[in-house]
Amino acid sequence: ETLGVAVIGTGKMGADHVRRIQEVTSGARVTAVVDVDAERAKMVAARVDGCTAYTDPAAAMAAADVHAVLVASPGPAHEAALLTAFEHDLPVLCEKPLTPDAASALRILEAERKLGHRRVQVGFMRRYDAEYMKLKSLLETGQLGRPLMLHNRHRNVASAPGWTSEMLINDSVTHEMDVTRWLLGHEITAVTVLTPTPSDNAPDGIRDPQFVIFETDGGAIVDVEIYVNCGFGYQVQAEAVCERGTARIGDGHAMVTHAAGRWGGIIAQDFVERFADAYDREVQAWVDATRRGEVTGPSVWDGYAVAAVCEAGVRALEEGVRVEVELVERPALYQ
Ligand code: NAD
Ligand code: ISE
Repeated sequence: ETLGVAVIGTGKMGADHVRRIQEVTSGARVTAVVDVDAERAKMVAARVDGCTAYTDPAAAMAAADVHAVLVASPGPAHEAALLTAFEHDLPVLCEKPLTPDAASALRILEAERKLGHRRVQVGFMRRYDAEYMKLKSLLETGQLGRPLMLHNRHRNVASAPGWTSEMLINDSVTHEMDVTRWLLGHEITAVTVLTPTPSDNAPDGIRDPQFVIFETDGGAIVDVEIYVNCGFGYQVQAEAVCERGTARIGDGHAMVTHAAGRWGGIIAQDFVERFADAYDREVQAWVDATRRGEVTGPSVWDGYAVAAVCEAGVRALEEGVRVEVELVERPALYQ
């Protein structure tokens, strides 16, 4: 049976996921869209045959043609949507963050544990990016030896209005937190944040760029340059330094041109473009697993662990000190 999906939140990501499910994903269709902005919901629903627009997530989740939920509302709205999905025992693909802080993430973890089975895949889509997948496979072969360090660069063209210094950690570096844990199979145990004099490109008061350092329980050191007002393009790069060699991804050299005394290529301008294939693979994997009655991919534990690292990161930024990460014991459901 075709999976009927309710997409909650029809902004930049939600609208793109609606298009993806309709045009790219097989085995699913969008039967409901939800937005607190009724006009927006109606506009997006009008593009899809047999799709109903709602303003209340609970009403959409109660509909007979809704079998699964994709949450793409802002982070603070995720907890309520997830708890309602649990009431209906519906499978969920939840855009990052799982929730905005560790306490609320822990509430979701407890609620899913009470349900007794995993229901949620968290939208850490880099795990579905072809280059990251290649890097993970290579590290797993052991050919390069043990990973010692991971260098990351994460650059956005410009921050949206209303951005704060904390959002570089909470909104952007979350992806490196997930990637670090996934690539290395380690938990992050401490965070330090160093900040240079802010770029003149950054809005007043925003500490951009930042240099973030993770320590892990496997003895690795990870650094992240996060620069969300670099002005020139969207870049996500990673280099693993191992005992017997290094491996680097994200250089974006799919095509190199030589002309007029110069060589070069094109830099993507945003995540929708850079990670298009990853989002496609992520949503297809979710639909396929759901139709098999399984839940795969990043779990609520991963969402919680990242939320805990974010909290340590924000304190490290504010207080200018190294902050240790506190995690509860990992429940059996997520072993
Ligand atoms: P957005 O502001 O463009 O869209 C959010 C939409 O949700 C808006 O239309 C808003 O009206 C609606 N909304 C607000 N509260 C709601 C509620 N309670 N119920 C239903 N709808 C509600 O935001 P966005 O950039 O699309 O981000 C959405 C989510 O996707 C966030 O969690 C964000 O962190 C995540 N995101 C992920 C990636 C990624 O690379 N994986 C990239 C960008 C954003
Ligand atoms: C955004 O929310 C994302 O998730 C993007 O992947 C990231 O690059 C960007 O910095 C965030 O704001």
